[in-house]
Amino acid sequence: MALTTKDIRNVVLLGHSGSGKTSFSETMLFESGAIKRRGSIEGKSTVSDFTNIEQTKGYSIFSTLMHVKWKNSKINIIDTPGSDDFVGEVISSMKVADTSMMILNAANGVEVGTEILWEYTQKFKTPTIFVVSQMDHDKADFEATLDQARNRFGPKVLPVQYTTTAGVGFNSIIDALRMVMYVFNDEGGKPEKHDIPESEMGRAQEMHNALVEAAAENDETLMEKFFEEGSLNESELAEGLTIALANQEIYPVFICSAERNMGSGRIMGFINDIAPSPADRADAPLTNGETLACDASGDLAVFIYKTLSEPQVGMVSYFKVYSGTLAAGNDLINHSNSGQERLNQIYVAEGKNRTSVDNLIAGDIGVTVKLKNSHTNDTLHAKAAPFEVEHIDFPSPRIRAAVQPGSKGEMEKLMKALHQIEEEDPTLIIEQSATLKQTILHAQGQLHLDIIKYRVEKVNNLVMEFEQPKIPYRETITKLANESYRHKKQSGGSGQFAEVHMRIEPFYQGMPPTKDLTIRSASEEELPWGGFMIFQWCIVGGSIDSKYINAIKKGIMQQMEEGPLTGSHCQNIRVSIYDGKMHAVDSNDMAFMIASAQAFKNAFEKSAPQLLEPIYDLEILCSDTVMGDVMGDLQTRRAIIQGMDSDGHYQKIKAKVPLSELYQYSSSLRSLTQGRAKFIREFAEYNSVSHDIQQKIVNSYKSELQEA
Ligand SMILES: Nc1nc2c(ncn2[C@@H]2O[C@H](COP(=O)(O)OP(=O)(O)O)[C@@H](O)[C@H]2O)c(=O)[nH]1
Ligand SMILES: [Mg+2]
Repeated sequence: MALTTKDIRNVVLLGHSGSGKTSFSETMLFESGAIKRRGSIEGKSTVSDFTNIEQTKGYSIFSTLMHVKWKNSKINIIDTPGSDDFVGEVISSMKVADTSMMILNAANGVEVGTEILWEYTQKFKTPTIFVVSQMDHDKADFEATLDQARNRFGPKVLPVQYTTTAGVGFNSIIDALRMVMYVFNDEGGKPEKHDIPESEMGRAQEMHNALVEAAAENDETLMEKFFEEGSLNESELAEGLTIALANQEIYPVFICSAERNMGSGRIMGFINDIAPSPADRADAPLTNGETLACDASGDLAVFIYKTLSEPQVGMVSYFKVYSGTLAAGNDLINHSNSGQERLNQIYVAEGKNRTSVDNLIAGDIGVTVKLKNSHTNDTLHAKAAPFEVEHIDFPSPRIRAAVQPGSKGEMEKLMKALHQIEEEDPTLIIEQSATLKQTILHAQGQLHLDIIKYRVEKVNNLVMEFEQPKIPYRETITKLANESYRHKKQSGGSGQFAEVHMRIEPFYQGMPPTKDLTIRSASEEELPWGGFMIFQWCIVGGSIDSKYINAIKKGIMQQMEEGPLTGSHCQNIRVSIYDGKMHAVDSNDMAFMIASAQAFKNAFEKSAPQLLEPIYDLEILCSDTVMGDVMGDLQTRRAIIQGMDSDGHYQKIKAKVPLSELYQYSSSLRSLTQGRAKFIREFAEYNSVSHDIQQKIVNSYKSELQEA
């Protein structure tokens, strides 16, 4: 029978690094018959971690699309990397998934990664199932893991299963929804069904009742039935749970061992029976404010959530059909650039293996290759029916590093390689800063940078070295100063002449207009690097012709762009031109530009210049065991603590920290806390640096100038 949208399940695997996501996806593939041999992380043979780099490193870096057939459903499974450095891959996968499966490591319980990912499930309102994996681990502790999850995520976290055989002897699962005990033989796979032992009936029944109650709670008819009869039949229970799961009113907890291949069948069964199909989710928001229903007979809308270049193949685009039915050979329009794209071949994917298909219906996820000019976040639609699906909101970068090629001549090649990576990875921003004279990578963390370096070196055969990125300081003034400058040059026939009298003052919002000068015209320039330059033309009696205004402004802007103190951008200065001289023959634009630049420079030195440094808002989430270390470390970074919040076993610290103190913060924090902390940062403001620091920076700039 042909697949319908109702039969599709899109599941994303989430979890802290090492919780067992990739291994669990491998078990699902094996159990469903999609693969004949079960690979392992240690054997570098899993379907999901198929790239060279992931096998070398031993962990997931990219999201991987796979699918299985289980009962009536086609389940698309997207495995994701656990490290926060690759959170872009997680967010894009969550965009197209309809259910998340949060993997908890039975030996470690709730981890920092779990917390971060939980926030995303709440933000995206994704129905979520917990899977406690590694139940065969000698330190597996289901009760502690469940307690932590309920403590942290609330009483809607409800166990469906538990076991009396946790640890190395793990071989049974008591299922409180079906009220049966599954017993596995040594190979795992399909279990035998046993009656729940008498001694466990009490606990199992209690769990069962909690599930029934949760199922009834969100539907009045079911609630009435439940009150009248004290129970629900199987189909009512399924109906209630479907509603509860879809509305995030219940987070059911399952257990499994990927290593022993135990438990995945029942979980896929639950996904088949209870998890929402794409058509059961809210209509997808579009960029024009409207929404789009997931309907296979609707107008076509294909959203690209990820691209990845593969050797030999080129660009591979991963997409979800949001509406309509896509057929191989369809000609579509890319909404973002109006370009035409023909999707000659469409595929379903099993990691690196792709199978060509004729059609993909609304709700399904697939792959195509060789698109001409389409990227992540682009929507392809039919010519007559333009849609654009709301974009994925990628996180802003958290760390920066400057890069150098192995030799000067390889800069162009390096930039080409980096831009290729940037195109695939929206969480990387490359900045070629003319002011800092550096190429700066803005990335998610040290691991992210390391992987970029690895790709450049292994795939592009180029050398790339990191160096400390310079800080984008700003310059301003703190005092009013008047200065004049005469530019005079006699060279052969005609000469050059211009004289400019200038006042500069520190500018602030709401500053009153100048009283002692006659302002003939004024303009306010919002500077591209932030802050303002106010220009007042106060010439009376025609000592300078107004035709020189632009040249004079240019001279000032030249200095503002490359400040007199350290060559950094200047900001928040009000400049008034109040007198000057010109010469009928020798004056020209060039002469006035030079005179005003020099007058500005001299005035700047007299006006108590102040260097400003960028300050960032830092938000750190850490487990309370490492709180003291994190705080102590912040103190050495000139941080100003803004607040602390305790949230279960986690602490949220907010602080303002100068950017210059955040160099390599992601690796310091990782080693300081053994990975039990995460952070985000955002530019806050520019603040004055202390006198000593300013002196140091000015001196090093001066000696740099002398060397050059
Ligand atoms: N004992 C045991 N080890 C497991 C299990 N699942 C995964 N592992 C191991 O845990 C490590 C991390 O697994 P992986 O699947 O890469 O986790 P991921 O980072 O969440 O994808 C690997 O060494 C796996 O072999 C399990 O069910 N039992
Ligand atoms: Mg993995």
